[in-house]
Amino acid sequence: MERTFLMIKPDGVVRGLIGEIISRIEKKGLKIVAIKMLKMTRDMAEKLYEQHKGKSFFNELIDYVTSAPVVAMVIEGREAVNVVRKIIGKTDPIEAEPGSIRFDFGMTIGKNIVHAADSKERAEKEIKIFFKDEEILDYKRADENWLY
Ligand code: IDP
Ligand code: MG
Repeated sequence: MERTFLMIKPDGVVRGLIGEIISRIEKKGLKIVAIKMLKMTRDMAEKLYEQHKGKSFFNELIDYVTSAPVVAMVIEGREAVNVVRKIIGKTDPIEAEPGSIRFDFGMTIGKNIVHAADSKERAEKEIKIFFKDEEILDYKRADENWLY
């Protein structure tokens, strides 16, 4: 089954949205196979956002994601990368579809609550920044036979 990386950013944590976000992932039928709360180092943040190095918002972005704890997750399911990107919505919360996390809870691109990998390749890289192989668990959801 496909895997992706999802992270609740500092604003999501500090605003009390952890449960709301995890609930949407669970209700969709996706499986959380690894999860941890941590404060990211600047080194981790720069790796996570290496594609954006040199952009005007890069330093602001690193300050933002290292400003308070985050919740990092590995999510598994059919087409997990695409499905999780749809659940979080477009980067700018105003452009995101109603019903997406970013539309429903966000007001501005600089504080958009969640991060998710945008491809299978990025997912594998991003998972490695946060998790060791043995921290990713193998189990069956009780409703798996009703989801697939
Ligand atoms: P994504 O998070 O939807 O994949 P990216 O374009 O990869 O969007 O940008 C990464 C993150 O950088 C965004 O989620 C947002 O937090 C931040 N960001 C992107 N563009 C801007 C901007 O114009 N101003 C401030 N922050 C930005
Ligand atoms: Mg991105």
